[in-house]
Order: sequence, then C-alpha cells, then structure tokens
Amino acid sequence: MSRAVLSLGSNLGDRRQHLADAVAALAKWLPGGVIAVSSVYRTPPWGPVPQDDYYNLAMIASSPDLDAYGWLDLCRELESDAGRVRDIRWGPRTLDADVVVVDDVVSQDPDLTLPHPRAHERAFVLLPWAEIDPDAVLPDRGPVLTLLAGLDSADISAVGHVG
Ligand code: PH2
Ligand code: MG
Ligand code: MG
Repeated sequence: MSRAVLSLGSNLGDRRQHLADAVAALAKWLPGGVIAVSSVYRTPPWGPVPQDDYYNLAMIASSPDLDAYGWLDLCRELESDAGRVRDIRWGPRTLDADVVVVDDVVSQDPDLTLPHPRAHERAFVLLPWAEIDPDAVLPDRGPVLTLLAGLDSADISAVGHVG
C-alpha cells in the first residue's frame, strides 16, 4: 500500500471547478483511496510571474499498487484532463497537480524529486496539508506545523470546500 500527499492548484478559468473535477477523477480512479481532502484556500501567487490568486488544496490518497511514478502519472493525467498547456514555468494554469510526498520516499530523480523540492517553503502546500494531517512530517525537513510557523501565511484564507 502506498500513501501520497498531493497538492492541487488552479488559477485559470473556474478554479474551484478544476479542483473539484480533479478530486472527483481521483476518487473514481482509486475507489476508497481518497483518504482526506482539505478545504480550498485562496493563496497569493508565489514566484516571479505576476498572475491571479490561486485556489489550492491538499489531499491524502492511498493505493495498493502505485509507486511514486504511478502517482506522478496520475497527476499528469489530471492536468491534461483539465486542458493544461505547458508553457511558462510557474505561470498561470488550469490545474497543477504535484506529488508532495509518497510514504517516506526520498529521491533526487530530476523527473520526480521527493519530497517535492519546494514544499517546505510554500505555505500554500503546507497549510492545507496541516489541516488534514496536523502531525505530518516532511521527510528530511521536519514537522509541517513547525515549518509553517516560519512562513508567512497571513494572506491565505479558506474559501470553502470542493463540491
Ligand atoms: N503554483 C505555481 C506558481 N505559483 N502560487 C500559489 N499560491 N499556488 C500555486 O499552486 C502556485 C503558485 C506553479 O506550480
Ligand atoms: Mg506546482
Ligand atoms: Mg507541478
């Protein structure tokens, strides 16, 4: 059995609907495998590209047969189902689905670095994750709540749930 934490984000089109569609697709692909879904959070855009606010959520899912690359494939499938066009790095997108952690796997593979290489510095990843698993620990980095205490999350607000 493998357990993954996924971070979903959208800032193009109907942001909440893109997140809802992705959660629904995962629930269909992994019967009984969606363990927890956080609230939806409105978050200021992180990074060098000026763009609209994101809606972000975190989810915990499990599967009897996926390894880390299987989770990555699922995330890519979700993104292409949302019509994601890969253009500007860190630019606006209908759906970004990132694998944050898979069990306690630590990997430096450039195709799939685990834990996600920037998760520890992103409140829009850690805050939703802490909501659904306050005891979570980011391998090699420490407790999620401790990491969050060092980040600015003042401009992040919960805006309800998907569905
Ligand atoms: N994703 C990005 C770039 N910047 N900012 C927020 N707040 N949330 C995101 O999901 C996000 C971002 C590219 O993956
Ligand atoms: Mg991302
Ligand atoms: Mg991504």
